[in-house]
Amino acid sequence: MSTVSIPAEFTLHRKNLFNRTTAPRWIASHIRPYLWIVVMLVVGAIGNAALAAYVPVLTGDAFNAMTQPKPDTSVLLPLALTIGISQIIRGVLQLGRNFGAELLAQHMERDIRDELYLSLLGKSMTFHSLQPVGDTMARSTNDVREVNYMFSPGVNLVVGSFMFLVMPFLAAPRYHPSLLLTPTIFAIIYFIALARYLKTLAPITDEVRATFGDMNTHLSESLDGVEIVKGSAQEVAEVDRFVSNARRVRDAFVRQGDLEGRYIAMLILGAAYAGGLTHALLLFRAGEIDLGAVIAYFGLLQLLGFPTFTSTWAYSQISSGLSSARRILELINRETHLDQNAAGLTSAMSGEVEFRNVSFAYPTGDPVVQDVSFKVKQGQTVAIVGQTGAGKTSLVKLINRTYDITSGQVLVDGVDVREWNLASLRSQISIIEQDIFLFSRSLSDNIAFGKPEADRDEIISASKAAQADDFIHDFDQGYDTVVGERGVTLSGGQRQRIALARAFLTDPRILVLDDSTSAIDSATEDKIQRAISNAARGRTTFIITHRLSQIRWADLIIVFRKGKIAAIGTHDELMKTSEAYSRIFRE
Ligand code: DCP
Ligand code: MG
Repeated sequence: MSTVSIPAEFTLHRKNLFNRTTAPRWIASHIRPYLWIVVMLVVGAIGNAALAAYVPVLTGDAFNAMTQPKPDTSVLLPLALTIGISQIIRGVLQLGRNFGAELLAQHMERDIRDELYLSLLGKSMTFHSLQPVGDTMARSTNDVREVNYMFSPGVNLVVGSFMFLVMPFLAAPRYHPSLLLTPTIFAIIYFIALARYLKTLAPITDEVRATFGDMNTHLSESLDGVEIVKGSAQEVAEVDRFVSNARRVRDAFVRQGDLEGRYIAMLILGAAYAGGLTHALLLFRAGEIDLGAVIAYFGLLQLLGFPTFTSTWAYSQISSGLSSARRILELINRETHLDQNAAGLTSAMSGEVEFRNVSFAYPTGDPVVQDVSFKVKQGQTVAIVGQTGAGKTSLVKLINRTYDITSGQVLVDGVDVREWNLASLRSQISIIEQDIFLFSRSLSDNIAFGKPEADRDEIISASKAAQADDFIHDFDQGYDTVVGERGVTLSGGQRQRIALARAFLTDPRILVLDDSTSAIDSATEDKIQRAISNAARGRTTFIITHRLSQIRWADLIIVFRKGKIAAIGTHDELMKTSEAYSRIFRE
């Protein structure tokens, strides 16, 4: 058996750097590798704000020069030049700030996407069967994107505008210490209003993200099931459901907009202009400051406009980003205990399988396998028969730990499957599912899925053994034919043979064939029969089937009923002892 090449853990190398306790800490731990970008962003923001404040200061100086009893026009040109040059430098700094924010945002998006994708691949089937695909898609596309927007423009504008808020504090005392009054009162009210705004905003942005996820879930499900939607003429009903989901998203957005609209920041900005100007004029009348100072001060107050304008939506962008980060983190943190057992057994398997008092229940339901015990020798073929819903598929999925049992023991080669290295266990067991999934790639890529390094000759001989070579040649592009999504261009019987070819190529020690497809035309039936008996040769094989001929030549037959073994033995034994079994053959 080939050595195991599957990585034992689907995790990022930088994994330990990420703090996954809360969304803000998690985001912070993602920023840490890019501190230099943060420095660039902050330096750009400080420089930009300082040079923006420089303009009213210089304007005030120019006014003073002109309003003297004997106006001094010689200072005007140098002042104008200084303003011009300083604003060019400011442009460069602003570019640095914007560029830094954009760079940071893109890095965040990429890193979070990597982390999320790897985490999703590493999760157990129990997780995936409970988590709707549409919701996962919404989180891994739109929510990741929201985190990007949180940095650019979100953080960019918040940091940039915060520096504008600071500037009047630095420059106003130059004219008169009491001029700090207006910026101080403004800042206090600004932050109180902001805190209250953000507090009411957070649940609404959470709701916007959640309704969006629901809408996506429904959309992806109805596209996935579009055949049944059309087949049962339910288009109108599905559209109605979509519209009502879309309406909930819209309503949530409107509530967010409404709240943003009621935010009082603009009101306090107006009050600050009026109050500050009055204050400066009073000082001027008292002879405490000159006219240039009044002009400069009023110009400095204008700087408060930037934090005010941006605060309505830059902070809500951050709030949305945090809501999204929470949703992504929740997905990453949920149920991670798929034990890969990297240190477990990795030896070549011979294929003996034993179930000892095995019980199993899906997390949400009643037991579907109850106290099942049987033993299969290496190389034997086992047929599992039973009514729909009996638990046949569930039973065989316990062998390769697609699901972990609730109690008892499943042993392969006498070793508990949980003692095996998971990758080693799975690479030596092949399960051909009831519902065979083909990727939208070429047929040869689909066949070589479990062994990507296989060359064309190997692929062709596997296909021949699986009786697939003939029909593959009927396609114009042969092995390079690209499968339409979900295998729509292949019939059930063809898909089954592609899956068998996969199994021939990986040459597993244990093969499980969940073949619940009922009668196909007899020519195809014949081919599939031949393919299956080829595949069963030389390995332990479990076949879930309704085909009497296959059941008859099995070494062991398990009649499964409501999660329990109703009868077990060879064909001859069961014909004598089991009424239920012999009834199948009498019908
Ligand atoms: N079940 C569940 N969650 C899943 C899969 C199945 O709760 N992800 C439930 C549905 C059935 C029971 O488990 O009540 C047994 O399902 P199986 O798919 O194991 O049943 P079979 O394979 O025997 O049925 P079929 O012949 O239809 O394939
Ligand atoms: Mg089944």
